[in-house]
Amino acid sequence: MTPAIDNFLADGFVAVRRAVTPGVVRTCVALIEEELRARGIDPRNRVTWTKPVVRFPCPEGPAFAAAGTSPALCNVYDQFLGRGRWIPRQGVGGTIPVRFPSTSDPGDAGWHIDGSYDVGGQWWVNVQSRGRGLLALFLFSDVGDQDAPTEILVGSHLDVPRALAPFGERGVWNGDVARELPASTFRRVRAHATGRAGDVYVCHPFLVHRATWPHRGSRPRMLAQPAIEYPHPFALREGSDVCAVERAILRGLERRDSYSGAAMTGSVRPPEMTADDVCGFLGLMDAHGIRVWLDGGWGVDACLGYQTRPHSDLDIVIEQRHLDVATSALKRLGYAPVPRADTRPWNFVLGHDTGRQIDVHVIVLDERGRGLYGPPGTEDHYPAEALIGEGTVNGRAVDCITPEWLVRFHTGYRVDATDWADVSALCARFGIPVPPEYRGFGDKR
Ligand SMILES: O=C(O)CCC(=O)C(=O)O
Repeated sequence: MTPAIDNFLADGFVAVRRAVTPGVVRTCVALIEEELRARGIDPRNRVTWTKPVVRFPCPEGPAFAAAGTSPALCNVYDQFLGRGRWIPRQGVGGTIPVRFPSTSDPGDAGWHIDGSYDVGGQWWVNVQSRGRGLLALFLFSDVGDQDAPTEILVGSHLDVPRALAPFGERGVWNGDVARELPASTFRRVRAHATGRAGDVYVCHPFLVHRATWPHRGSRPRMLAQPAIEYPHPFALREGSDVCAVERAILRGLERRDSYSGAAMTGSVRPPEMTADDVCGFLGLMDAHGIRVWLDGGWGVDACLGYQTRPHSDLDIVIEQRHLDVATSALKRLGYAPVPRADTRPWNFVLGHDTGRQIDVHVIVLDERGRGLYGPPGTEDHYPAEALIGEGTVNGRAVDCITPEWLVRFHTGYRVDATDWADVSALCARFGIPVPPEYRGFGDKR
């Protein structure tokens, strides 16, 4: 690996000095100044600098095309994304926030990562960084520490993958990402994107950054902040053709130190799986194309369409062929096996130190659609008609065990009050006869 790639993986950015030649920068600046004049702002006259920031789309034209296709930059994009794998652009793109000397809050200086794709007019992001390969910060003016430089949390790109993973393929609005990050992200070393006009900071798409104020310099600060587009979401599977950007995401998903500060060796908080946890988990499985069925208490509540009680875990049924990918994805998020006397290859529990627990039931579908459960040659199985249940969790459509089979799976052992509540609710809602052991349950206790 080259030092540039090592630094990029560790820090989340590299500064490419003199990436754009001075002649090209001068022409670009003249065009940016034209944009300012068109908005009634004279770049040489302070009196007209009445707002702390003015933002517009980066102009197009030959000078911006030359800046955007600078050989030094293309070389770095090739190194970080792979030659021929990012989408070249005849221009710079993105927006240009011009910041003026001012002590006023510009109102846009929150920590964030940049959005990648449009969902109903909002910019969203997902753990696969759909649509975005890199963020580039093009300095079109000299930027010193007094000139409202962009502030960067060094290495924060390694914290973001675990915050995004629970949102799965659908992702989340980029404005919501900062609140999902651990406090330790904001204690990271900070760097300022300072330098000369023509320098470009090439950043990981998940690098957390913000605008700063006040601007105590004397001249407008000009910066373009385009995405370097990437045609496919990163698959996030280890392999020889994993580029540096994807490698950093995988590294972030594997991290065990920075997310909560606690060692992740199973559950250390009281186990609980909330509806959000269930949806986050299902989103993660969706991102890997894996179908799971909800069983147990969450299976009951999914059938009912609402949550009847807190759940200490989530029982899932999963096909063996998906097990490696699913458990690797969970382990990257910090899940670890929870030791239990009845742990078997086809039934085990994975826990997280946030208290989330997933009780995994592994099946092999046979030619009749039955889910064989247990050691090879087993007779134990989920009947095909048990695996066609449909329910909802937080409004999200989920596959689950059918109500009839959930009731049957609740028989044949000494029942308790929780079983009784689950079975009564299912029988009442779906018109299922109450099994004999549940009749008069309250009287027998
Ligand atoms: O103006 C800056 O320094 C950065 C602005 C920024 O990060 C943004 O607008 O997304």
